[in-house]
Amino acid sequence: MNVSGRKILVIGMERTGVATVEFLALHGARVTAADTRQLAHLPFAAPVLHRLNIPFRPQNDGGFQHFDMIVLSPGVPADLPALNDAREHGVAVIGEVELAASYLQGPVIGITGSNGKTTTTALTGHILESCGIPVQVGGNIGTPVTAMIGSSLPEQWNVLELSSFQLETTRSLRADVAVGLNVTQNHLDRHYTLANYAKAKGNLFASQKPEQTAVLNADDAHCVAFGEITPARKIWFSSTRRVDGLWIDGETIRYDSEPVLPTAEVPIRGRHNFENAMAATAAALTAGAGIDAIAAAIRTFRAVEHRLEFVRTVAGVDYYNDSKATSVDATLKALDSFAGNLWVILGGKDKGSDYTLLREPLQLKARAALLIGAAAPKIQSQIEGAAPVIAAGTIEQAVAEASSRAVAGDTVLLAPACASFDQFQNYEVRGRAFKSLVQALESK
Ligand code: UMA
Repeated sequence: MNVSGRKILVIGMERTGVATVEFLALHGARVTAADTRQLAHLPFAAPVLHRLNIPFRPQNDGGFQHFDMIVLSPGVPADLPALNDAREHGVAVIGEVELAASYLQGPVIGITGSNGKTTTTALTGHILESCGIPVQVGGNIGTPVTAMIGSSLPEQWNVLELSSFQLETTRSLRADVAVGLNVTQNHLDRHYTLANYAKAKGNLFASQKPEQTAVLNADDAHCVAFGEITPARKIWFSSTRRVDGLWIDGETIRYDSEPVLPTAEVPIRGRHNFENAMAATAAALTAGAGIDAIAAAIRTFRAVEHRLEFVRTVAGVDYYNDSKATSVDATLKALDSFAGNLWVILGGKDKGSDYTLLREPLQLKARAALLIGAAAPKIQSQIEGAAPVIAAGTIEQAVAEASSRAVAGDTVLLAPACASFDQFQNYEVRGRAFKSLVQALESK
């Protein structure tokens, strides 16, 4: 893709949009920046646009017909009327990853799924690095793919976490290794149907070539379907049965018949994390790492912040921060990772979720559910009777209540099943608030 001299509009002026305008300006494009917010409210973008002398316009003007191309940040819906109008006038509308795909040097491991993709991306990067294989890590995990182009090298692996938002507009990324973890209902406000959401993720597999590799969860129907649309060779993984690839034989993860490591030595909790470890192992094997070195690297991996992150033990009570559990499905996975004696902090901004799904694990494992935020009344009505409910209201109160009631051997778990936006800027701010409250607790 040649961008030099082309009139290109970049929409969404946060991390991705800013990296994209910088990249395009460097490559001689005639760039315009847009956002629904005013420039005065974009403190990150404003100095960069000023420095590069890039004009800014409000997005909601529409009238994008005279651009040659529009590049979208992942958070910008691809079906906005102004974008459809531009397409009808022959304007190419692509996502930032599509732009980056033709410039990124080196082989790519693309990782997608509804849950576990950040952990699997971080773990894969950690394994390759520990094995001495040159690697850089980015994508949805935090560094925009366009910002990785400058540091990419022909012999260096790019491990990319790819969301449905990014893949929806990506057609020409040919991932040397494409990893499909699972597909469960999420982001329906953006994709409308589960089928659309899965189709967006499917772009990662549909664009592969036969000599490439797809690593797929054999226990997930959508991932099995990805296996049908990819021409690549397949490595399967399963936590329930023997498959061609990685599987769990009792307490041991195996690659075909060869032992990789005992599940007890995987330092991140829960069966879903064994799946993430198997997926990362398959990707690393394809990148040339050896089984023993992979196992050694897995043993030294530490959980990613806000994903079942162990915070501290106070007076025999363990505290875990899973603030990234913003859906019921993610909370179910968190609950599945513990045997019992749980004080579970739930609530925040409801996303139209069905919390009755939490009833059974709460009944089996929770000493109480501590409810916070706007969704508290709805959650209370849907879990009533399954476990004692404490209407805490705020995270401060929830930590105070849980810590005063929990006894040695219990676990306090923040796994809210809701977005954070009613009380916090984002899930990271919520997780850090939880952690600082836990750090401030005094040992009894
Ligand atoms: N905006 C518009 N027009 C719109 C919508 C938004 O101008 O119609 C503007 C907003 O006003 C804002 C900007 O777009 O100024 C935000 O863009 P963005 O949401 O793409 O933000 P970035 O900071 O660039 O972050 C994005 C990803 N965000 C989303 O997918 C929502 C980050 O994933 C990612 O880490 C980053 O690019 C680098 O690749 C975050 C995320 O929540 C973590 N991802 C979702 C998830 O994991 O569930 C998919």
